[in-house]
Amino acid sequence: MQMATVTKLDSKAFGTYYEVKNENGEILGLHPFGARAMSLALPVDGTLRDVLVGWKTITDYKENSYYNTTIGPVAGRIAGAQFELDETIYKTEANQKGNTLHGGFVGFDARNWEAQTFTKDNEAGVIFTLNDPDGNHGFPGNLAAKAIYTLTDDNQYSFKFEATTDKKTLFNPTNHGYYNLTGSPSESIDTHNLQINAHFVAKTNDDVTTTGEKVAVAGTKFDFVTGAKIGETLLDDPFLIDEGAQKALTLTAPDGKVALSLMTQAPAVVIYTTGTGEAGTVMKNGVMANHGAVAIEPQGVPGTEIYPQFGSITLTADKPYTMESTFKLIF
Ligand code: G6D
Repeated sequence: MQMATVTKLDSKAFGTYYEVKNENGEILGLHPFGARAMSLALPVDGTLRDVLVGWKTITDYKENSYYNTTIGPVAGRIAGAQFELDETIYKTEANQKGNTLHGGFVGFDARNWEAQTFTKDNEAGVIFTLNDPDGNHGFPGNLAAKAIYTLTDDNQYSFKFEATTDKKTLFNPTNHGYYNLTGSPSESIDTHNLQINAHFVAKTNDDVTTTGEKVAVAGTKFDFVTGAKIGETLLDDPFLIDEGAQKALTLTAPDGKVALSLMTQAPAVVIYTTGTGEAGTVMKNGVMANHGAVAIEPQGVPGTEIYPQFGSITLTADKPYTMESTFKLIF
């Protein structure tokens, strides 16, 4: 029997947005600006615990739009704000320290996507679509992108990206979800437990571009293979998911009452922990502490356009793109 439902709503704070509810009382809030998740509320001890750290209004999101948003067409940094395809150099926007971060000044996070709700087979959600014209912000190809956000009656939250192009281009999207499993960013994530099936990380430069090298995590701050508290560790790094791993990672709340377990088709997960830069900002569930949230971003390794040892983020007209990530919500 169909239980998961999706409702189009309207509010002063957010304008038009969507709420997906499943049979267990979970609620996934979604917004067409940036094709983003706004809330992921789980019933814990009789109350709803929203594990996504986000803003109070859509205006806030427009001023700082990376929160819980779809990122694209290329997540992470394109070094030097340019890339080469078939001996042609394409120049993109240098929006951070001479590099292109998250698609440039007006990436997918800052676009209004079309929205179409759906319900089927005990799941419901929203299909967001966006057309990005050839040459837009420096990226070649008329790109048709889809971001499909779903919540199921068996407590799975997923985002699936699909795309086609009429000309060879780069495409490496992600969802930039910021999580705090206590339900409030006022609690630091230090005592969250993180287990990652990644024996290597991609080495980065000071400007967070990748070097092309892999570093073994053993004996380093990146070693979460057997699970560990995040502690005061600051992360902004691509974890290379072990070949054949069923799960990429599991994040568990300090009280053990909530956990997210990620499965993804992506080869890497960028983990970013907020720090002093975000501390003090007034979020929907409280004032952000130092180290108040952890972003979990499944994607191709940033820099793959330079370093083929990381795979390929080239999208061609003859081969549509698809990549799905699913969080099993345990509570
Ligand atoms: C910083 O370097 C980090 C990025 O990885 C992150 O996505 C962004 O803040 C929100 O630029």
